Amino acid sequence: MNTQDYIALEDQYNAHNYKPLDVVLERGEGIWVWDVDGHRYLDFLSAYSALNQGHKHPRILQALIEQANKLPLTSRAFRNDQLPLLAKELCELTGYEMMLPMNTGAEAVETALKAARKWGYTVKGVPEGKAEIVTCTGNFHGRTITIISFSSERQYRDGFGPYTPGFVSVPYCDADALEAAITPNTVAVFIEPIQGEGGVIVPPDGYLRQVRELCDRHQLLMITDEIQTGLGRTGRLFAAEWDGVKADMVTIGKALSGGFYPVSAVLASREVLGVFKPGDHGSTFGGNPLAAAVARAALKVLTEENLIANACVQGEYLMGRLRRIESDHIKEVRGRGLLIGVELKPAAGGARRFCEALKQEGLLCKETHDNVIRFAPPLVIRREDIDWAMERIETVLMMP
Ligand code: IF1
Repeated sequence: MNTQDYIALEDQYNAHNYKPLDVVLERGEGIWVWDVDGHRYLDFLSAYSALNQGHKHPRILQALIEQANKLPLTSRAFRNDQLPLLAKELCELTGYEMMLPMNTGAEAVETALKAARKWGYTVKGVPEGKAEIVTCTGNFHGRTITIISFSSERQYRDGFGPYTPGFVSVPYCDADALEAAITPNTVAVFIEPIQGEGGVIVPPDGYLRQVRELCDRHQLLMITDEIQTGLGRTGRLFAAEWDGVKADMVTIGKALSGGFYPVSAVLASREVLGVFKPGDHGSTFGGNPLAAAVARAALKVLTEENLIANACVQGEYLMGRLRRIESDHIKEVRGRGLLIGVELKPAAGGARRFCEALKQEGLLCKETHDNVIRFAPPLVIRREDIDWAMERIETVLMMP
């Protein structure tokens, strides 16, 4: 079977909820992937940051195989010997007191929202059923009905109502609008420290600090979604560190998987996660020993291989090179660490055709919205790989 055969099969039997690039991958290693026709590509998307450690990292693979061969699943009806170690290591790494393990990002988000509501009722004293959570326009937090209830993107919402109440939205990067939206029933502000899907929107310095101050002043939980930006992607463990801010609660996912197996988590204080009593919340697969062993190895690789510092150094180099491209198509290059958006002018004719052309040149990336090319290579990338990529990127951005 070749590329076209696989595409035909997928078109026939798979729901059409995606429009992927027409490349069928079968093998990966580090920053490289190979398609079924034998072509090699540099992965400049990293599964939207779920592959920070690169494809098929040998140490994480080893942990996965060993645990799969010992005990993959227990359910939380029983305890296992991996989850306690993951919880300890994750809390020590991040400076939070407690964690709650789930599987996907959306589940971590749902968990954080439930924790915030219950904290509002039991600790802050908001009347039952009245809790409000403030979110930002342009957000992306996942695809469940509750999460799309506060999306500002028509396509994510239309046709999927009725929606979950209890959320208000204010413009991103506008602290005054945020303050104006706070009522006595507000329990939390839920925010991405950099909006990824929103177009790699980096807030101005001081904005997250203002959010932090408002949360402190009004007794609100500041909840950051670091599912895409966290675990080293921006050159810090958490992107909020760029503004010197520590959130009360954080959602993580993606790279906690080490690129192997879905693992997500919520991190918070004992006061906040302590609101969950036995039976309040859970998941069949959340915290399973295979997931925990994989996540432990994923975190070890992140720290022991200095991937966070590497993201910072290589990100600065890549951003500098991108900013020096003299192409009439480019409106702005922005980002932090290895999460970079290249916004094209409307006259460029959309980012998609540049992503298609980059694929032809052996580099895989993805547009977000119509006019932004998102670059997010694995954090194991080296300077000479970036030089290799830049040759292709420069060529493609010089297309008419
Ligand atoms: C897809 C986007 C990125 C996220 C943040 C929660 C989640 C995500 C900040 C939910 C997920 C993914 C979903 C994936 C593509 C990708 C994405 F384009 F859709 F928006 F990265 F920008 N919070 N983002 O970015 O995590 O439940 O998916 O594990 O194909 O929908 P999930």
